[in-house]
Amino acid sequence: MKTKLLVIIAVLIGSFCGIRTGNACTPPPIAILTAEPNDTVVGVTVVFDGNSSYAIGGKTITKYEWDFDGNGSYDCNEVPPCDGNTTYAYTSAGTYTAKLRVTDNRGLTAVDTCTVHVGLKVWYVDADATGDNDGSSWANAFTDLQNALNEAEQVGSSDQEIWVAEGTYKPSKKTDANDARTATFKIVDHVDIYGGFGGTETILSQRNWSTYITTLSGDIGTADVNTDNCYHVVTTPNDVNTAIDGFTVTKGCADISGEHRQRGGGIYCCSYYGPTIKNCVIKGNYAAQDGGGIYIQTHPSYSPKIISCNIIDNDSESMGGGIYVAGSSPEIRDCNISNNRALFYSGGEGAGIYWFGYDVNGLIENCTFVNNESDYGGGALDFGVSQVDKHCKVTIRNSIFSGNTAGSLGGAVHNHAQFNSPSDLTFTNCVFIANKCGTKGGAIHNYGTSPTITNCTFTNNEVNSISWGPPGYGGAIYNRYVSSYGGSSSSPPIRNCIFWDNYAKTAGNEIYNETDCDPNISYSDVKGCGGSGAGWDPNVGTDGGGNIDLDPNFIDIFNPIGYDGKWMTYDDGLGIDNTRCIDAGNGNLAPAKDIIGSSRYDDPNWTNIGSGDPNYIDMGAYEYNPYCRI
Ligand SMILES: [Ca+2]
Ligand SMILES: [Ca+2]
Ligand SMILES: [Ca+2]
Ligand SMILES: [Ca+2]
Repeated sequence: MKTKLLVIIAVLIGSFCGIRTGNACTPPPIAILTAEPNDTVVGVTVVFDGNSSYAIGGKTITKYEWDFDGNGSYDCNEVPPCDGNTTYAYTSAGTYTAKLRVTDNRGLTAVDTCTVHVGLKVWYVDADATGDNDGSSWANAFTDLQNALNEAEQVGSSDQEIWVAEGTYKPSKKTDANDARTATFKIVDHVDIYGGFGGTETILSQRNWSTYITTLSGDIGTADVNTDNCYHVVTTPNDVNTAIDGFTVTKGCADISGEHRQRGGGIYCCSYYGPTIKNCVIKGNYAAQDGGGIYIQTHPSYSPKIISCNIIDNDSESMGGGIYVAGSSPEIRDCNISNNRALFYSGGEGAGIYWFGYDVNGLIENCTFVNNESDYGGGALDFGVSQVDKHCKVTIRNSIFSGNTAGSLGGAVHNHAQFNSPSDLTFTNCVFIANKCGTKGGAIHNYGTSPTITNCTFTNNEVNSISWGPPGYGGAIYNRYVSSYGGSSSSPPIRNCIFWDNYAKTAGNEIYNETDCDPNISYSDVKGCGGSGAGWDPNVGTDGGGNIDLDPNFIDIFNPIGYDGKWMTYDDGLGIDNTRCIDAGNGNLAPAKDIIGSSRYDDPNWTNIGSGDPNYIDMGAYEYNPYCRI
């Protein structure tokens, strides 16, 4: 219709001019543009055809100019004997108004446009595919993930995704041609990869990574022999937006000393930014040095994300069996970090996570740390900064530490995050239960640093000889004075917490303080403290007021996870009932909700002896709230 209209207008103009001025008024040429295909995806070659364009009055077209993205700037021009055809492949998704301008030999021009819709490019990978294996559809999927990575890299667009169907995929692309073990799935900058497809889905939300297990395995060489496996199963790119989502990553073996080949057996991330690792299972990986499961090193101001992952059964022979964070500020949320180990002749630390760095600002939220084991410090978590006056700001909230062990220091947490500076670590709404270590701090060992501890529940942690055999102090918390660097005290503010039935072999069942360590304890229930006032035991710390020494009456200490088998739900056994811990905390210091997200509740059966606003929050991680019970 547009073309016809242009012709009519041209003819009318031509007739008018012809009457008035003759050839001097020969009308401009007619531009006609088509694109094929005009509904496509990034990376696909589109043919633009201007051959139907023509000049009027015996003139000829002398130039074709093409503006593929319609931004007003002509991207290329051609002059005869070109055939009036050209091609272009879009690198970004979008709807474009492509433009052709033709010029005749009198210098008169005409323009035509057409619309090209360019969608996201999905590369399909399915180990079982039998079609053309060009990655264009599930039927014609690549059978090797590396082929999709190669193609995506060649296209070089951020608007690409790689979808991978269930099956097991092993790296083949080596970073060192002379070492087969350098094979790794190097993720392409800006290109998200998704696993968990059955192989028929048409939209991302249809996949199910729990049903359709999509495994990236480092078990190259001899099957089930690890010493010939890949150093890193996955290596991430520099881009901050890249997602690795829905995979099981296993059997990486970073066992060579020197540089990176001793770090990050499962996923190795060493870049300025960092990826998002989501809905993944990272299990059965190994590192001789740091980060059996995941090694992350980025600029400290960037926050890679590890979300909804199971990080289980990974090993490091030094630090960070599950994850090693090196100077980065990740968010680690909704993860299960269990059964990882950091064991090396009594030198392993941070079997769940070892977090090293300063000027970082990280988050651990809604995570469970269960049965991780270090043979020296920090069964679950270890924070280490050896620089004076440097800060390691990490918030740990709504998380469970259960059954973790350390040979010597801090069954759950060994905290030497900073010397000689105010601590930036906070623990809020956390549970520490049944963690054990050999000498100091059944749950937490503070080494010259003072984390803020609010609304946490500590029970059944213990210091008893596990491997070393020396005396044990501080069943729940050990606060240590460090004389080096001018001297650093460990005096953590402790508010709205419960310490009950922790055990130390030698002294300090609940809290042990070295000389010059003096935690201020307020609105907390500490077994054996005598309660605030005249009966207070100063060995526990300073009486900040509002403390009690009464049974918290846990709902079921023998079944802390509850009958649903899930932590942080309504049936958890460390909820409280019929106890003076109810309506007895300081509302000004407490988070708005408890560990399971339950709102604060003013129990009419208990006088509010708490303070702040509101004055009816409960001590411990769980708020008694009958309206939130199943
Ligand atoms: Ca092998
Ligand atoms: Ca539960
Ligand atoms: Ca309450
Ligand atoms: Ca009340």
